[in-house]
Amino acid sequence: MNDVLTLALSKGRIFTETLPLLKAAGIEVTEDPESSRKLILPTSNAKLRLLIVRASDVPTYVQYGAADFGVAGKDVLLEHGSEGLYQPIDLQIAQCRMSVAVRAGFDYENAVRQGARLRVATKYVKTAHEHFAAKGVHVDLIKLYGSMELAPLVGLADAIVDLVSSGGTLRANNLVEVEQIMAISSRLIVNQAALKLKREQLQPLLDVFKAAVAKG
Ligand code: PRT
Ligand code: MG
Repeated sequence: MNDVLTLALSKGRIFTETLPLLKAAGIEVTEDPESSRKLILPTSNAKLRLLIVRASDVPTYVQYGAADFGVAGKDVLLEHGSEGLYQPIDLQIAQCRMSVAVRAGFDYENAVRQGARLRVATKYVKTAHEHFAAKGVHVDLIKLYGSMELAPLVGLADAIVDLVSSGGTLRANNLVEVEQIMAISSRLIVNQAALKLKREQLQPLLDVFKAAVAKG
């Protein structure tokens, strides 16, 4: 097993957008994680297999070396921390932004100006805490695991911190984006020990990914 590389991916947009990068390295994935129930997928390269895990679990598998490398959103990495992880490439996939949103009609600017204490619901408590602390805004953070958009609609929170791409989800729920915190994309992360011990196998793949990203 020592000469086999293991790549951790989440299904959905990260899987879909990583396929072209693998293809650039001549690697095809024959099974579809959406229909297959397998959590370990082979590839056309006998020396590379895929682990299908939850997006927020990718850094954990890579950090502990259960996967040699993986693909994770900057949002996930900021919450997880980067201990034991080397981040050589911004793959520029699964792009979106992290933003503050409120119910239409809620005067966020005014609430901030008045120094009001805001209730903010989010999955991204670490990033949200840093953002509001840097602005000097007092917040009570409420941790949620999904469907943040609901919180302001039912009085759980004044605002949410969530990812936005088309803006369709916010619009559908009568919410407005009032502040963009940062741009988000997915990064390749590599286990630091694997980078040393499996450099010969890893480096050619990293080079192909880098070139594919540069080409756009
Ligand atoms: O869904 P699950 O709970 O399993 O995990 P996950 O949501 O972490 O995984 P997944 O596959 O949905 O997202 C993986 C990564 O994709 C995230 O960590 C981000 O880095 C990135 N990404 C890019 C996004 C989006 N775009 C995105 N739009 N992740 C989530 N969204 C959600 C957002 O949270 C909101 O609910 O889509 C909705 C907004 O989309 P629009 O287009 O309506 O604005
Ligand atoms: Mg999701």
